[in-house]
Amino acid sequence: MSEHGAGSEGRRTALITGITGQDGLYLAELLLAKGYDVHGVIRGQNNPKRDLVETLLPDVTLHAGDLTDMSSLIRALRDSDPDEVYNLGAVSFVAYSWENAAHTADVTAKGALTMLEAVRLHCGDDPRRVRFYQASSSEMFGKVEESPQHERTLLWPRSPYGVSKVFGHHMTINYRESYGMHASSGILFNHESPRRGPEFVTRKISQAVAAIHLGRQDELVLGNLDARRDWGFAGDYVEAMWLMLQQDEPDDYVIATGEAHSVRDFVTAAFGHVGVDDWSGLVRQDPRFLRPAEVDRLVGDASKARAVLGWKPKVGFDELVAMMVDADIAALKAGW
Ligand code: NAP
Ligand code: F7E
Repeated sequence: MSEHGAGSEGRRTALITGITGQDGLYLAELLLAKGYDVHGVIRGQNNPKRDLVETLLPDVTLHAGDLTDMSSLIRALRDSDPDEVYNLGAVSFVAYSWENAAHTADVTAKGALTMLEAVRLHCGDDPRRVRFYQASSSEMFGKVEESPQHERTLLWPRSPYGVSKVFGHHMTINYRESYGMHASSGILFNHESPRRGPEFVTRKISQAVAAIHLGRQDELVLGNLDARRDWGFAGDYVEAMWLMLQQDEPDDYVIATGEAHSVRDFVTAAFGHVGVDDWSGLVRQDPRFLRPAEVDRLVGDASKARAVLGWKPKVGFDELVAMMVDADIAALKAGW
């Protein structure tokens, strides 16, 4: 690991896009705890999550910007002058990406290129002045050709989101190879937490199970219960992002637990946590939640990250499910 960039006060600076998202919040907390000066890009004229960020992370400096607007990114870079840039901003909901494919491509694909180019221009004569992290995704593997998936597994994306992430991934590699930038790509498998957006299946389940447990909801309506995912805890995964940028050489890493569970397993674990063994009368399937093309099974091989970064997940599947259900019960009881 190399010490890089620390200014005269020995303090490093990071700029995060997507700071209002699940990972942005955990990453900002991690970097603040490590003594970083943390900056975030926030979009929109009245972003409803600004209050959340300012309350939770009062020491973070926010810059107005959008991944579709290069000059706003250049300004954020100029005003923060970071040692590390974490590009987490994206349209990240796979189901939505079919409904808004062009917008997904603008933000998730071209936005990554726009950020890379802004960083390259900011670096001037020294392409390694800023270290860059790209949030790549296991969705890129899509119609998987081998299991578990690793860094060299064929990419066969199945959604406009997955295709957009492939573009960002290859652009990151291309900027590394073309300009010698310290640009790394984390191929992260699904990671969840009590901060996960309610549109994603794990949080949809944990919120519904909490509400059913407290007698405030009657049923949970889902799509494909057979899809299998490698679910880890977001707090563990942001540590891997940071570790990637501490390496002397940039590279690509799969980050995963190596364990696959079905949506049905998640439902069983969540209901089991509140003492319900037979949930058959509480869950209904609705074709509305099926996707035009499904990714049936993802499971990652993170042995490179383990060997090179010394990274491994700390939170297991049952602990993750319990953490999410408990947090949603507490939130409902508190009236949040
Ligand atoms: P998330 O909660 O959906 O957060 C997405 C972030 O992107 C939000 O802060 C959002 O801001 C921002 N954003 C959206 N459009 C933008 C735009 N035009 N300009 C600038 N920012 C924009 O996602 P997450 O779960 O934290 O994931 C972080 C990153 O990792 C994403 O790139 C995601 O695709 C990728 N990823 C996630 C997982 C996972 O399992 N969580 C796995 C692999 C890869 P607003 O609040 O303003 O909407
Ligand atoms: O779906 C099935 C659905 O939306 C998981 C993003 O963070 O991880 C995430 O993408 C599975 C799919 O996540 C419902 O069909 C069943 O098979 O929670 P999800 P995702 O699509 O895996 C990757 C790694 C990312 O990079 C993405 O940004 O669950 N499923 N019933 C359902 N999914 C949802 N959302 N809602 C349902 O009712």
